[in-house]
Amino acid sequence: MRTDTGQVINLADYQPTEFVLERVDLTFELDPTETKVEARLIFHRREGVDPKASLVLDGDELALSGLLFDQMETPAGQYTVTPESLTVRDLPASDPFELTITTIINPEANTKLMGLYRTGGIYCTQCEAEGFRRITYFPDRPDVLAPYTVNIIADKAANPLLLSNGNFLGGAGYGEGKHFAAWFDPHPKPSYLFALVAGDLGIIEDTFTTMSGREVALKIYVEHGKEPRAAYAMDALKRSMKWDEDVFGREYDLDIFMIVAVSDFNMGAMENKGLNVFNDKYVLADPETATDSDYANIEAIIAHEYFHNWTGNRITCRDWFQLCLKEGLTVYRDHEFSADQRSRPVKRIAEVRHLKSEQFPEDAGPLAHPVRPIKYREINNFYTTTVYEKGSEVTRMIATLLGKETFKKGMDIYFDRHDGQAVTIEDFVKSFEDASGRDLTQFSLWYHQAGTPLVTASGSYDPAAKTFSLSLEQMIPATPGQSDKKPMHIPLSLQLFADDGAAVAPASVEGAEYTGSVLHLTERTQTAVFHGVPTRPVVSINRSFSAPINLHFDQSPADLAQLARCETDHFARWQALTDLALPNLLKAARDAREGKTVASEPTFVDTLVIAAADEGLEPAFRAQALALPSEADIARELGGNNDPDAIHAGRQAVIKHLADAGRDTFVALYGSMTTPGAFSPDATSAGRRALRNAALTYLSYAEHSPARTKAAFDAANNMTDLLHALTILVHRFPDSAEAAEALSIFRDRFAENALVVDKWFSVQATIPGAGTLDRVLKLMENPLFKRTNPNRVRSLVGSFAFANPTGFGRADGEGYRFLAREILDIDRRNPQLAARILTSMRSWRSLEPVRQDHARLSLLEIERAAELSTDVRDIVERTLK
Ligand code: 0A1
Ligand code: ZN
Repeated sequence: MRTDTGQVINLADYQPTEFVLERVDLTFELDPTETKVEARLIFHRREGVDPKASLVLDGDELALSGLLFDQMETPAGQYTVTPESLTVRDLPASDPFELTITTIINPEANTKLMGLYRTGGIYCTQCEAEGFRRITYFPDRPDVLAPYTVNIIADKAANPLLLSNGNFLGGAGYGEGKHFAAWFDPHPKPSYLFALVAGDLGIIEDTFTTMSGREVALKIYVEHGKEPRAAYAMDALKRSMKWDEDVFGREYDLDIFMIVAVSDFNMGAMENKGLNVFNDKYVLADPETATDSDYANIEAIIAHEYFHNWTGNRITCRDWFQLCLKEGLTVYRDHEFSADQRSRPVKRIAEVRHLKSEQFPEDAGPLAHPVRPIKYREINNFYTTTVYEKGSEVTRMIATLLGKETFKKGMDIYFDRHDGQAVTIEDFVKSFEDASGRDLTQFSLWYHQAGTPLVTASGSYDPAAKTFSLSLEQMIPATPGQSDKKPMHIPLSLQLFADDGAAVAPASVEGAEYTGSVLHLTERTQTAVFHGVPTRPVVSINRSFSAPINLHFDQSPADLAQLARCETDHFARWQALTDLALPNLLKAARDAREGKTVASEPTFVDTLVIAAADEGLEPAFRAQALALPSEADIARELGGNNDPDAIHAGRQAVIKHLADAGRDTFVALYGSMTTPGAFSPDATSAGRRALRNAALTYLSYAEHSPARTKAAFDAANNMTDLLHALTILVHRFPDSAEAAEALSIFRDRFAENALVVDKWFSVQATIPGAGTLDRVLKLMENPLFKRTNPNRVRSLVGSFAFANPTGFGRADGEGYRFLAREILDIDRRNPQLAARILTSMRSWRSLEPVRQDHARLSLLEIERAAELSTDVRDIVERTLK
């Protein structure tokens, strides 16, 4: 392993390449341990470049076995080669010239899963961000675009399939049991979008006719025998293709679109041109083995990767600092797609929950960085929720500021102007400035300033003047490397309501721009005066979560209860219910810590139970309302000196109050929210299951017994219900015979299905309490656990560290010490995976002093290790800073 500390790369140092790459011809002779790669690259000098300039190519753990210049042997004195670079000097003045580079690589030994590797007996590549340089020496950066021809030669029996990007040119036998296939991708692309897959896989096929009438062949490749489980992914793909035509006017551009599902993959999926490679977790689903959230994730990720064809592939990033250009925008597009396919408010609630639980802590901790960073040491560590999810929120705010039509016009300008280019965030923003005539300079601070803005609001009503004044103040917290922040442009969707719940339209508004129900907060402090307001209004601020901010607004329980009843924006209704719940949960944590009895406010309990029973609300919404803020949410709101045990105990007590108060409602819901007939993963059925299961959870508290849940487990005919029942049994009654029996039934039934085994690991890794570490240690010895498989490691070690605050954060620090040992072990094989799991320590400074000390010592233990990847070194050093 390399133990270099990693150079810092600065955005300010960006320079275009001196040599322009015209064409790439690759020939792979595949072999599990000795694959020969021949890369023919045609270059010319960019205008004005010094004719004596040397050509420097990137490599990573490479060995050169041949170098031809214009098909002639290159004299040894003319180049310098190391595993990390190839420099060719004294290039003749003639342009263009051709370089033929031969490397020998070992896919079987590639445990980093970057470059060309083997998974389940098949060859597969992952090149984003810098994996192509592990295949051949290359100008491996996103602003080098070229058309690729790829020839693949391999043993025919073991590898009947030979796939790469673009359109299939042809294939034939190649003697001695081998065969070859040739592919051509006419769309110039950067190397990170290169892909090759070879092996023996099953297939499901379909076609899609584009809006201009071209027929595209659709193929999804999975392990033999798993074909039926790819049907939902295929359906999601066709819906994505249609949606991108209908909503963004974007059509697919090759004859064929392929998806390959593999079982060893570092991330969710990858948008390689025409040949997406997926973690099989996000392709395979059937009612027996996949939950409703698995189905929703598959739909979203299939869409996400497909949408990249335009936002990422046709228009790509100039450099990796611009990652949010493709990721933030594409997440926004997949969010909109899911909102259109499902319930928009429920989707928005789920998005905001995710943003707050993942991105807000990142933005408030040592790993905070701007959506468009200006420096990095290891780009793999910047595939973050800030770049993805906050990046999406920034795109959403542009749509809110401009309105639907103008936003669409801006997107069209962006597509027309930059098709085939590698561009920057400035180019993206300019398209919207040109579409709207609006100056987005201040708004662009969202890309450049890290930290979640805190907006403090207070209102006062003047009955004589019939005015309502809303004072707003914004504060952007200091983040690493950024202490002074400028005020941002914060679009707050806002509505006033009268006592009877009717919306109030003010006659005029002074002190702030207020158009289309959006109030524009642009100063550090600002007071908006609403004229012509007949009675004291109830105010709803940041409806639909129009801006990714923390909002402090002291509203009475009565006002919040009114919003929870009357808001027409159902996201805001959910927000009001959450705002009612939070003070109760915070107080419960404090009381539990002081050994006091926990009590819950009646307005909160009553309002929530009434919402749960409200037939006028969709079941999925009611299920979201019943899922209280998580322990991590409570910890974040408390802000510091946190004791996970007290937070857990307090929250449990509040759940018990709700369970007792709503018992009749929950019994009724459990009886009525059934989904008769054949299983369907549609959003309405999923919503009914979610509400019924939420009722079951509360009943397990009201009834103090595993009996009803065990009966639900035995009766379940789909994975959603089965896993939910298993989770209640194992989390609520961990020592019961029912839990033990359910765990072993589940394991025996699904031992052959690795993705379901992952659920079995996760459910146990997240059992609250200090005893879980021993269980995790035992599970790591289980033959079903495979240290080399990222999904297995995430399901056990990752779930424990990210989703078990009382188990991982046990007071004696054993959880942190366990993590330190695991990180060092994982890092030897797969640095990216190790670094990702280590980010579970990002909020260690908000713990109480004893746990904080334990956490710091464990981080130091990692930092002092003799061998450390750049990935882990970067995370551990920033986390400790
Ligand atoms: N571009 C992909 C995410 C991705 C990034 C890096 C990877 O390397 C292991 C893999 C995938 C996406 O946004 O889906
Ligand atoms: Zn993406």
